[in-house]
Amino acid sequence: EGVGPQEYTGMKMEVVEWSPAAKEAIESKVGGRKVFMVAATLRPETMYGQTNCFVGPALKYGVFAANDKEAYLCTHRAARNMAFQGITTPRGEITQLLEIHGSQLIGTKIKAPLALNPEVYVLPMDSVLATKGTGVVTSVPSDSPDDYQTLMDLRKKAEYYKIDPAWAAIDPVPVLRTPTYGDLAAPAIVKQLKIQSAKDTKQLAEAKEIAYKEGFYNGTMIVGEFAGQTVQEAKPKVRESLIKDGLAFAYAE
Ligand code: A2H
Repeated sequence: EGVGPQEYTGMKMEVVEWSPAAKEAIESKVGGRKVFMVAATLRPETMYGQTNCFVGPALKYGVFAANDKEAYLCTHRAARNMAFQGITTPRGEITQLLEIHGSQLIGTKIKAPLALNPEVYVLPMDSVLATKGTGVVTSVPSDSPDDYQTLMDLRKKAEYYKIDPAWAAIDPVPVLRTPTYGDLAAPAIVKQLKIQSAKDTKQLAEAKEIAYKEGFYNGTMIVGEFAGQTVQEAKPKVRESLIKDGLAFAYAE
């Protein structure tokens, strides 16, 4: 990290139904465009296991015109990068249609490409950084310890976090198998390290490292078009297929 560019996959998660807090502010301003929340991920091969999406409740987002037909929801910083990478048109120019706060997005229903549960909800995650990716993080609790622990915290204290428990109801979905941790690596590692909450940041960093290495070097896909192949083989293929189908794009920073 910090050295050389990071090659993310920008997942296009189409908005199906805005949260009541966002609906009016947005629908009148997007000029009939389809709006996609864009999540930056380094693990495109895990997208079958998306169960929800995270935004930073205290962060500021914008909806930016991508072209005449589509608009992307992300941080201003990411929109700027996208414009200079020619992902949005015209290249180098930003057209912001509106600004919106993360907290207003909670409860929005979106379509998660490839996911076995394709309709998922937007939930809050305090550790989302404004300075990385798009500020939108798609959640794969089977393979990301951060995603798993945050989802568990939200379920435990739904009232405190002001979420409808139904938005956090989808369970982790097995996507890949590893010899040491089975089909649900992140929950197994979180348990092994006795992690109790998303505030256990030191242990979560360790869990993330273990899950990443174990999945990448020893994982085998158990769902999707590339089931039976190693994660190393499947990763670029899933990414290419998502991009070819217009469900994602390459995004670097
Ligand atoms: B990853 P790196 Cl299954 N703030 O995607 C906090 N985290 C962010 C973020 C932000 N603004 N933008 C992206 N991320 C997350 C999947 C995944 C990810 C799995 C396992 C591990 C993993 C599903 N969430 O990341 O610091 C996104 O979560 C662990 C490395 O640029 C993205 O990939 O290396 C990853 O962090 C990018 O982190």
